[in-house]
Amino acid sequence: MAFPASEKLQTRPATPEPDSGALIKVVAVFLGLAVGVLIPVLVWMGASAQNARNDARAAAQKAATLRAGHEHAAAAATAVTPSFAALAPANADALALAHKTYPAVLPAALPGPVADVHLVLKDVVIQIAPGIKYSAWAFAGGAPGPVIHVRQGQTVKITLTNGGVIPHSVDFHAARIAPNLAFRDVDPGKSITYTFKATDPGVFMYHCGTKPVLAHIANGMYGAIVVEPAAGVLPHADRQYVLVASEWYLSSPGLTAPASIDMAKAHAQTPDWVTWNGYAGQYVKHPLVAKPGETVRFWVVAAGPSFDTDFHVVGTLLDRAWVNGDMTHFQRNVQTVPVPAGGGGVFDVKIGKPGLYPFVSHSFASVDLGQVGLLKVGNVKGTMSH
Ligand SMILES: [Cu+2]
Repeated sequence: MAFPASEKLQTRPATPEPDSGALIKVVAVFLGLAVGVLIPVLVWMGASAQNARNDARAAAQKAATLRAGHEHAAAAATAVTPSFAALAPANADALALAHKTYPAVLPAALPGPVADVHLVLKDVVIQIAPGIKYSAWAFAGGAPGPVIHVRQGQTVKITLTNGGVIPHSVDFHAARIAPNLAFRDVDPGKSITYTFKATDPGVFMYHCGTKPVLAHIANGMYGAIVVEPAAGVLPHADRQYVLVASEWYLSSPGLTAPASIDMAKAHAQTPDWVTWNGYAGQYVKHPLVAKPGETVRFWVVAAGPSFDTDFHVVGTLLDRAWVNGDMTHFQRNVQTVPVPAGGGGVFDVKIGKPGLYPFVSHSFASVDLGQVGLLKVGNVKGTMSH
């Protein structure tokens, strides 16, 4: 039974007068109690100290492991091939002038009810910037592959001949077709043929779809097909250009021996070069041209393999923008239009004032890596700061 504190106090027996013997007993009891308490405390303290030491040791081991991990990561990071962006030999200007540009002018549409296209894949060394050599896998000897121009409603007959040493394929974004059949791998020395109806107008990417696709595209296996509506459907354009954007990931500088692909860079999306039509800055030294007041139409594909292109013409607006290559309608007077990797867009500009008008991806890191060209309007001299 519990008592109230006051009653408890009252039940306590009266304390006798202390004498020395009692004092000794009290001290002994106290010491006994102290020992009884101290020993577990000391044991506990010892155990705690041991635990603390164990904890400290574990923490140190963890820190060491983390440190080792960081050092490993740092070592791995430093093991990545360095950037070779913007490398240029001493005669880069002369090489850029001598470079035969990729033909950006839209070629005539293929005639007849069936557009017959034969692509021959070859392993070739190409130039991707002044003095920079690259071991490419290329449709028809260059990157991009040839511009294919057909009319909406036309049948397109594609033949791919594999002149390389590993399997390749060709995937047309303009086609509505079973990819497991049409886009299947072709062994070296073999060919494949398939046909599709060009039902949808626009500008589309074509590319090798063999695994790893990242490597096959990055190595140069891409191009553009323009599916133009019937004559008279689109507003008149005085000049038409095709621009294919792509980036390059180099295993070496490419100045002496040709570079090949660096897959770590490709996965990290840290290209050494970004280009219009496969060669850095080629339309700066050799501008595309127009007369003042002409309507210039750009058919743009972003081949990637991974970068989008934010299409912009410095010094003007896009008078018409068929965004995503949707030819059913256009936007008017827009400044910049994104073209997604694997996508397309069609853009008209009409520039009245003579001058040099850069066309870029307004994602300016790409400009620094080579994705810039000039539209020269009128007979003007000089160059641009962009
Ligand atoms: Cu391929």
